[in-house]
Amino acid sequence: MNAPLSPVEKIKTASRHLRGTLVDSLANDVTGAIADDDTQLIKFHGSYQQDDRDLREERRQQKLEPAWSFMIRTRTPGGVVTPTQWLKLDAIATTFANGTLRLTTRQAFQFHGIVKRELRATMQAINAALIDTIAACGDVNRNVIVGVNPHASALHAQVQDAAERLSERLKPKTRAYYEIWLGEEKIADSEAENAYEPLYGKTYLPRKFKVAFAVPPTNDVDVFAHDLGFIAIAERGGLLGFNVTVGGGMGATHGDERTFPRLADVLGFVSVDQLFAVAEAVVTTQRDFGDRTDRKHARLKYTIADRGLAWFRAEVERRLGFALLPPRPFAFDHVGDRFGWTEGHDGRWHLNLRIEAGRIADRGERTHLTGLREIAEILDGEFRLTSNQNLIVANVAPAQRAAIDALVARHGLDGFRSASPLRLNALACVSLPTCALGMAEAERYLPSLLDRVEALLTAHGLGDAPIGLRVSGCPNGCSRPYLAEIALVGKAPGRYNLMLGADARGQRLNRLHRENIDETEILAQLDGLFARYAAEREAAEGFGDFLLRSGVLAPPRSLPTPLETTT
Ligand code: SRM
Ligand code: SF4
Repeated sequence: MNAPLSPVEKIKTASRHLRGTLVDSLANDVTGAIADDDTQLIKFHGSYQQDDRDLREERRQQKLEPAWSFMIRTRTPGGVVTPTQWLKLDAIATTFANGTLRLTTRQAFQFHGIVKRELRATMQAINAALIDTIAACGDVNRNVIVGVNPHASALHAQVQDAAERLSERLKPKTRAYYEIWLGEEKIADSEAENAYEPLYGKTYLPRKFKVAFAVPPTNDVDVFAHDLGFIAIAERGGLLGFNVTVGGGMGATHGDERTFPRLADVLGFVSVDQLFAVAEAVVTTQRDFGDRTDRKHARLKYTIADRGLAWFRAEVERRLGFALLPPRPFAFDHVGDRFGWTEGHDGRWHLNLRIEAGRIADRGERTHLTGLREIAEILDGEFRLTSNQNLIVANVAPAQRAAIDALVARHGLDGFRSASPLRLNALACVSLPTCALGMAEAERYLPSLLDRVEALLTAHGLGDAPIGLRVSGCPNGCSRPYLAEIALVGKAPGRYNLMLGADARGQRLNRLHRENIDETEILAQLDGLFARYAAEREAAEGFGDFLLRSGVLAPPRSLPTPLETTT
């Protein structure tokens, strides 16, 4: 007997292309929440219902409903916004949200703490900034991410352009968003409604779907962590096409062996004009073959792991009507961002700032929100979010550099100048208090954790070692922890799985070293390993590579792709 469809499939089918009863839910002022089914549908509109977990117990004792609020996430392909848009987003953060702007690991903005009665006004304000939130969450293609800094070369600009066009192409076509949030007139005819969703149909995808574009030698997007990836291949400085990668993903569930992080496979090479066709062939294959019975097993990585890459390639080629060309050689040399000023090919400048865990707020002397507002007021370039929760003040005229440097210093945004490589590259997901799935602290824990790990490194003379550290509050892996040389994955309050041994180029997963340990044990483990690394490492050997060579860790689960060249 076939397994039954997951309940979310039924909600999607009945939703009339994502409308559900959202309008009624918003009008109901008896509760700060929306109807249960609508909590699934609102994700496709770019929002999550959440409650403040710090207040849960207190409110339960007071017999009050949870402190419901909503998170809204933008769809900003490649993370590019103008200074005018920045100022509008800043105003939204201070008017409707909790006074912070949160930069995500997928080059988007998140607003937290919006109450239901202000949700529509907030959506309208975001759209008035010419930014939308459609498909920022939900079982559709999410925000397309792109290696940063397109102005650093003509190649980056071509890749950004391709990514923006693909993002538009894969966007859901339902008018539900415009009706519910922006007051567009409702379509009465259900046939006409259906015609609006040619790619996804009425049940959309089995699960979320993520696309990344990488521009070698930088793997700042962690391209192998994505359902679908495009590695730019250049010839004489121009964009020739892309190597296509499929079946990457991070999410897992503790104790469930059917779930696992997986590195993407390299499928083949396509020219730029074949980009849409191959993306749609991959998306529709997953639409038709992905597991719709078990949401924990529904990502493309499981479709490929279960049926095999050869089957998947044949199915994609059947839909395309042509065979993919063999992949071209490529080489990545690092993940993460390059901080400070860089000059673009056109003589304009880009300043990559460090934003700890992506949270932009005014806290004590670190008046980051105000500082970036003041920068936006004078900037004649644009802002670019990186996929590592950081920010680039981009496309700056040489004459403006001094003024921007002064604002950066005045508002405490200059931490990148003195921070250790460990701190610069560290990531932490949101987790508590807003994330319903968090098992342990992440964003709020990162500052004190970094202080302690930095102290250990310094004690071993390793203060300058470029070690990647990522923290996730649960195994879903929103900070892409399984690609970090050191990762803490939340298990319970104050307790984490310690994962070790990824490489520094995003091409090898780490593995479990110690399970369910507290900070004292984490630091004790790292202390011993740092001592050995300091004494036994080879020249330029990364920490993750050392742990494997020295035998501290068992041989890798996944090897660098054989196509990779080491030029
Ligand atoms: Fe994520 C769910 C935050 C990037 C894998 N993620 C969530 C939710 C919405 C919790 C929920 O479902 O109730 C979190 C909201 C927390 C909050 O309060 O804001 C959340 N994810 C984030 C962000 C904000 C983390 C951050 O600190 O930057 C990132 C937003 C990205 C964006 O702008 O679109 C974020 N999430 C990721 C990534 C990294 C990436 O995409 O590059 C991953 C791993 C890659 C992957 O998808 O495999 C990721 N998030 C998940 C999963 C596990 C999915 C799975 O395949 O099992 C969940 C849980 C789920 O979907 O059921 C999840
Ligand atoms: Fe929440 Fe887990 Fe994602 Fe962290 S990794 S934001 S705790 S879902």
